[in-house]
Amino acid sequence: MSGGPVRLDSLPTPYFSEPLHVGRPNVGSRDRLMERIDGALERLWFTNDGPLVREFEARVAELTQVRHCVAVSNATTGIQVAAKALGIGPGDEVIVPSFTWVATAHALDWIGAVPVFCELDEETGTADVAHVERLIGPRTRAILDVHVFGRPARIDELTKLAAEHGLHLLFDAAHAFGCTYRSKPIGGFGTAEIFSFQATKFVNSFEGGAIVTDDDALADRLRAMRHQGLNAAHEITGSGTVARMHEISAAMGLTSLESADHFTAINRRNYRLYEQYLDGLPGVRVRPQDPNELSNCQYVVIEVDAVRAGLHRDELQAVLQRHNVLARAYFSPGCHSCEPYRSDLARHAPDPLPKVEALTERVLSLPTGTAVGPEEVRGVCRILRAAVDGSAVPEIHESTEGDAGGRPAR
Ligand code: T4K
Repeated sequence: MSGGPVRLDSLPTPYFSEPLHVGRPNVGSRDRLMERIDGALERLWFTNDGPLVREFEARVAELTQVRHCVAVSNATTGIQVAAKALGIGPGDEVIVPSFTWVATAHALDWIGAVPVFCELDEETGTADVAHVERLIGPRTRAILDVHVFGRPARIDELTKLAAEHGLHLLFDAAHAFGCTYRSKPIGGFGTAEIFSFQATKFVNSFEGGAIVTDDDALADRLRAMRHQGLNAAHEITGSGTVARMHEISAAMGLTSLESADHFTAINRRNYRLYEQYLDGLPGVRVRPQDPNELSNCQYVVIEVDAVRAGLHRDELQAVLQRHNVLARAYFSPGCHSCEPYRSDLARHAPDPLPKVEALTERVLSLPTGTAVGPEEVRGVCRILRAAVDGSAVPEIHESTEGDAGGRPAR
């Protein structure tokens, strides 16, 4: 450790003069973005399967090694369209984790399906497979797990379970573009996976999402359903909605994809720095990535053990906020404790979910991404250390050369 004890009130307040956000968008080359937008303006082709959307779909399919990518307006509608295309509808139960962003559950609720919440697996934060199995009943039609914070779900076990019970298996991969499971890109598992390309995501298209699948017939239905039920021959084949991605979104998505390696390098550097600066701090740990997989490291999530740290996650969040660090308690509370689900717990959460309850009290997402540089990470860790035990951040000698990060590239 360098220096003596650091009292919280000895730090300049606020430590940061400008707010330091979680979820600042990764931008990529503005020049490339503007070129693409200019091209769309020249072509006068703005939506409905335009050339940029097609290029974006082809690129996502190639990178994730799947046969079909169907770009959509966001992941929430993507889940709705995917579920509808699989025939899931009113009264059908879908088992989902409670520890996720509420969009996972709301997407199902919005089409009349019933999200039934399962317990979490402590290591991955994803669905506890044994509990999923116990929840399967006569109305269960599908399992929808989430690769939460980019950490893959227990995919092999869920695949086996879904096959044994004749269930569809979907993955909400909103956080997991660019991550792998058993060295294979996330995207190619289950019946279909759904990515989000919303502004705060690793790769973004301002707003956007994509459903990826190897199932040819399903892909045809998805394409029609996202576009009022029209097929490629412009015939109305059935019911549909408007869930299309437009050209400006695809322009951003393509630009963002071009810089994905750069985003990953910055995220990994920040992640490593957080780990090192927080090493040994009582009651605070950075939730680990799977060392055997590639991760986009888009989320740096700490867990705060209130007893060992001497203060609760909410208190630590308030301290950070006083210093202009706008850390977020993703995902707290668990979905089963949110409306409309908590008003009908017998239906949505037939079993208690103590591990979800415990984790949602401890998690805190810290700022990272290309808008966050090494000095900012160090500053956040200085505040955390000062608040918990007054220790100084350790000296670390990692070179940050070659990481052009801290600011979006031009
Ligand atoms: N499944 C999962 C597991 C998800 O996490 C999500 C979305 C979805 C499905 C649904 O995906 P989409 O249908 O949206 O494609 C944010 C995001 O808005 C939400 O998309 C995301 N999950 C969730 C985890 O986080 P909020 O309400 O906390 O967002 P907001 O607007 O308060 O922004 C969060 C932080 O990001 C702030 O500190 C400000 C910063 N920010 C945000 C935006 C939009 C920026 O700096 N610039 C921006 O443009 O939900």
